[in-house]
Amino acid sequence: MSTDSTDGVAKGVPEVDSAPFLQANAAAKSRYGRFNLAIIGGTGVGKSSLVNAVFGREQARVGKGLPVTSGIHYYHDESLGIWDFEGFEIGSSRSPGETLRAHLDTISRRPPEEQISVVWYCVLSTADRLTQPDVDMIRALGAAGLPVVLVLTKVAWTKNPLTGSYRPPHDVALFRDWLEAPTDANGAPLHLPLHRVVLTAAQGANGKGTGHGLGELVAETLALSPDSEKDAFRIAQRLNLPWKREMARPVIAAAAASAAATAAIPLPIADAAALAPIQMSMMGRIAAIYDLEFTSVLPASALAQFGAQVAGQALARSFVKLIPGVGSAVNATVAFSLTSATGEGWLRLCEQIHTGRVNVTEIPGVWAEFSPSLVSVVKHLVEQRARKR
Ligand SMILES: Nc1nc2c(ncn2[C@@H]2O[C@H](COP(=O)(O)OP(=O)(O)OP(=O)(O)O)[C@@H](O)[C@H]2O)c(=O)[nH]1
Ligand SMILES: [Mg+2]
Repeated sequence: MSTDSTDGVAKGVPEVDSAPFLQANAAAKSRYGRFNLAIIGGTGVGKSSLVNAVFGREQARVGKGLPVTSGIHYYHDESLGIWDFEGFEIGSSRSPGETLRAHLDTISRRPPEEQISVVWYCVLSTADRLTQPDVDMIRALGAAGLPVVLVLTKVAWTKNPLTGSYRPPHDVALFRDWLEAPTDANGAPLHLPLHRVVLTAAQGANGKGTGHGLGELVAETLALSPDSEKDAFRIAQRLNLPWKREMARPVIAAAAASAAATAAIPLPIADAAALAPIQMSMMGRIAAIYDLEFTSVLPASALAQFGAQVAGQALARSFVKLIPGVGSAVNATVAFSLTSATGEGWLRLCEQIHTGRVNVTEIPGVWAEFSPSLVSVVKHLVEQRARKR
């Protein structure tokens, strides 16, 4: 029994088992898997800055850098892997193209969860052409069957004060146009296996402010990702929240349906806690979609107590008492509405954590602000009834 009565946990409310949350969370993480990006480009072109801007974590903190062989590092955590290529020394005994081919060969023999999904080939936007080593390396990537986004970095966008639209410097626009159909010095087509060209800035010109072109970069990366890795990419990236919402909504719908089925024979109030595992596993799956790490920061006891706040008896009892005509049991419609509203509240809280506005450790304290209000549950009920008519 919980003895704590802070933050809306009523005295005497049994703790909810946190196992369904943790199990669903782990199962979702392993099902979604890992997205692996390879990033190639000269020193200082802004590779790490792009990774930080798109994936919201310092490359150095994406797990430990694993020196696979000299010249390639593999950084990874659960949802993201980054192959970092460095040191294509001009004038070494092997050409950059040969070196890259050897590296790709090494990677192809690594385990399946480490295989490259998409390549960002980064070139400074102020360069006016691709060098021969660039051409050779891009061909090596194409030959390996990898989708390549040619990323022009550090674009100094200017804002038109009248229209508010941004545009790249003229030279950069010309470079992009050339890249769309590259030709050699004699005008003969180069036929490079480039799938997309994207102009980016990882940060504002003064090193501050937000970047530009990153939305297009994530959209193109998603488009080029193999179907089996698209969800992993949606999870690993931090820029596009609607993608995560689109993934979370069906999870909520499924949990609400399952809660309704559980309560098809109206549950006595004392058994309303039967809904808790359904809601807890829904929340565990949504947490995986937002790539939130709980197990290391929130002790199991805190999670269990939080579960009591969220689901089960306490909440069900207070709602059922207040909703006229519901009587003394949680029926299917109430179970459905309560679970939907809990899922929506949890989704919003996950977004806040994901964007850094709320810390995971603060969850038990702030949940009250996100938990379904009576108004939201009644609204769900009314909508449900309207739909049935
Ligand atoms: N103005 C501007 N500066 C940038 C941009 N992106 C990165 N920088 C700066 O360029 C420098 C190099 O950026 P990094 O992201 O470390 O480049 P990198 O390619 O990872 O460099 P190495 O790992 O050393 O090869 C840093 O000082 C960044 O702050 C950008 O879009 N605009
Ligand atoms: Mg770097």
